[in-house]
Amino acid sequence: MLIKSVEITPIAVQDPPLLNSEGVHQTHALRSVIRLHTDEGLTGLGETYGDDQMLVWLRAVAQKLPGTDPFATNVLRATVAEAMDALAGDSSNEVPVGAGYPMAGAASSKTKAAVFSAFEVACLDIQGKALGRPLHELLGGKVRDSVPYSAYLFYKWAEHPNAPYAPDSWGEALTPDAMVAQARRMVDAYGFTSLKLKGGVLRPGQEIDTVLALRDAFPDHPIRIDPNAAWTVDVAVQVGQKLEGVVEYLEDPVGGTPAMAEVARRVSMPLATNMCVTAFEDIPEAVREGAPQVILSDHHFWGGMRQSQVLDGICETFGLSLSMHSNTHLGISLAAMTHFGAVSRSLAYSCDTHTPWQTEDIIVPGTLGFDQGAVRVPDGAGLGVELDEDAVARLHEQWVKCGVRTRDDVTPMRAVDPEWTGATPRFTSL
Ligand code: GKR
Ligand code: MG
Repeated sequence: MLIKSVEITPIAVQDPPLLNSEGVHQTHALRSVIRLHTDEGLTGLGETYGDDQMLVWLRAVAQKLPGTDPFATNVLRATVAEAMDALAGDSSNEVPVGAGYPMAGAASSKTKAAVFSAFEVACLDIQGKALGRPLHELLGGKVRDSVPYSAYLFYKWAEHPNAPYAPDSWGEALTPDAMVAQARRMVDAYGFTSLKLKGGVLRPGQEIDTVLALRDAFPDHPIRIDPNAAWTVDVAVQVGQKLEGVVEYLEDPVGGTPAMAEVARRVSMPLATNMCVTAFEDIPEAVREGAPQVILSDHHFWGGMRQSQVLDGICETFGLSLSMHSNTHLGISLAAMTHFGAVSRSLAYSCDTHTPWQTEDIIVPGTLGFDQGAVRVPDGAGLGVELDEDAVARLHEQWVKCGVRTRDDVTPMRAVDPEWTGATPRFTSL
């Protein structure tokens, strides 16, 4: 069986004005849908970032895939590297990207890992469909039947200043009470049994008050807070001391492994990251420093499902724990995240998901429901999800019209605050 043709479809989905340390989400979030068609009539699905730079890379690799074997993922890895290296040095292939975007910069081992991942998932989907086996069985079989996710809470505005669509139904959330209401709605709708607060938005003291209000309202829910490196070491230590016994971990309170290690020596809870350890080359320093102690996996940038399993094994070896990161994503990604969550042995926390914030999707509904905050591991062949072709066409049309071409949380914030830079650390006191 060989790959016959490849489709890369950029899509845009409406995204609420969620706040973070960089700024605010744009009106639309970008994703790419990858379809690999085989000469035996099978189609493998993948989903990844949809920024212009990613599209350049995906399309360059796509040209080289017809005639290759979807089981030969080592060949795929070499093909990705070759195609991306061939673009290097030709500035017409470099696309400006927004500040802090994980795919920023030229082709590197990290960006190659992300591009490989998108195609690897699609190849595994084909393999599963060819064998009549769910993807998790190709990875050794599930060790859990459902994968727990957390309620991902965001400070947010009621509406974007300039969205070409009606405001979302969540309303403004800038106070502890409003955050408790947001959490209540999410827990009621999805049954989440743990909470994650995106911090780095208000003053650290106000965010502590929010966490304490959540603790009062949800005494049995583990809680974590992630300010995306918005705090200095001293602020992070003060927050850690005030939230001792309240949060299960602090996620990226500060930037960089040495600073994380310093915070870790002065607070009692574990530290987690999706910012300072994002690739295998970052792990030795983290192990030497003894922090962070929790690594957030993400198959999109750790190099796919099998490399995520390698990460899982490294965590096991060094006594680290695994949690799972998410960016705005749709159903193909949620299926892949759930298959990896199903086989991970080091997964010790509920995974992140942006799912509740999305009102549009690209898969036929029904397979990936949340029950008590967990997604049942799909048992259909491959990823176990079916693409909604009409939805993809509609969301592609939305991509054509919306004009957003790269993730950039800084510029829309600067439109309301001309002094805004999105630089971190921002808070030097509580
Ligand atoms: O969606 O604003 C967001 C998040 O801040 C996302 O961009 C982060 O990558 O969720 C992520 C995180 O855990 O840092
Ligand atoms: Mg994070």
